[in-house]
Amino acid sequence: MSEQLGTLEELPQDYRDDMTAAGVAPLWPMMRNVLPHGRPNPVSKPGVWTFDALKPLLLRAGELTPVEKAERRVLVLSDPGRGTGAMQATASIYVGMQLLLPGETAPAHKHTPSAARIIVEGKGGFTVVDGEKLPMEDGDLVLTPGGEWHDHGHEGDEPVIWLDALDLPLFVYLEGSYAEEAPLQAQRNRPDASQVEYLSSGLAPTRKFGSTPRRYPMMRFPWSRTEAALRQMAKYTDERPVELDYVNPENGSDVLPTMGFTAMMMNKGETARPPLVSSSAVFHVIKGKGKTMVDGQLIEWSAKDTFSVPVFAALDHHAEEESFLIRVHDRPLQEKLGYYEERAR
Ligand code: GTQ
Repeated sequence: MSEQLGTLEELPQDYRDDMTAAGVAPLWPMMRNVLPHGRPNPVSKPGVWTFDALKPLLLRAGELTPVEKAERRVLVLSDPGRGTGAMQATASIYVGMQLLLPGETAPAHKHTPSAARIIVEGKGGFTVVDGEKLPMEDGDLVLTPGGEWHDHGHEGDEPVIWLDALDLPLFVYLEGSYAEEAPLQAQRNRPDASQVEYLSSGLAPTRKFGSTPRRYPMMRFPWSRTEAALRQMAKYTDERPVELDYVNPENGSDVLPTMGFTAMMMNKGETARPPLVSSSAVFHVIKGKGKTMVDGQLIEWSAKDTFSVPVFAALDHHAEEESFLIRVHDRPLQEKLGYYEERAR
């Protein structure tokens, strides 16, 4: 074990000046900032955003800023550890709450980061991804993988609100984030793949010799099926929370390259104490009510609320009512980088 490392102040001023002039700096005074002992030292702090607080602000944005002036009418949920305006909820995960009003369209674009939407409320919204029209119903998970054209539309008569999750911070950090725009897409006249090729779990279109399935075969995961699957699982497992991974139905892999999604269920009165994990996460409450202790900080949540937890956060969930949540996490990214880790508590 190395001892207390040397500080900048210990070095003579002329030497420090010469280093600055040469565009270098000594590592050792900064070493522990970037390589702390034992576990990371996250900048991110737990965050909580109640829908009661966000909805009026979002509706006001609808009055103040026409969608043409916004391209995407979104309020960004900023990590408290980085402060308001931070375009991230954790180191790698961006979340924003988006509003589309009846008759509006959000223009087609594609970008390097990947996105997914969790539908919060309102009927009649849809996203078109690569020509496929994906209806947006409460609780649905809808993917917009990086590089795929997408535009949003609204055929209903009440505001539609959804939560966007993007791996945007990562792409910004890598200086790899940019978008291109295009006219609204022509829509194929058929239901989305969740209603056609992948209607039933465990069944996929027969493999055609010499052809490979699409990289993102299913881009909408309807909530009604997810909830039914969780309820059935809950009857036959004692594990809590009951938790299902959203997977690519062709190969079982995570649905996006860097972000993963799970659906969670807890019955009234149940508690859950997951292991410490190296991934960060954003939880969105589909239904129910409960509390989560995050590193000793109490977060109270109910339907449509969103909260974030930093890496290695100690979590204790308690459901006060039957509860369903979707967890967005960055385990797929960490596995690709070879360092994803879980620790017993
Ligand atoms: O709907 O395409 O929250 O491009 C941020 C960037 C949503 C979107 C966001 C985006 C979108």
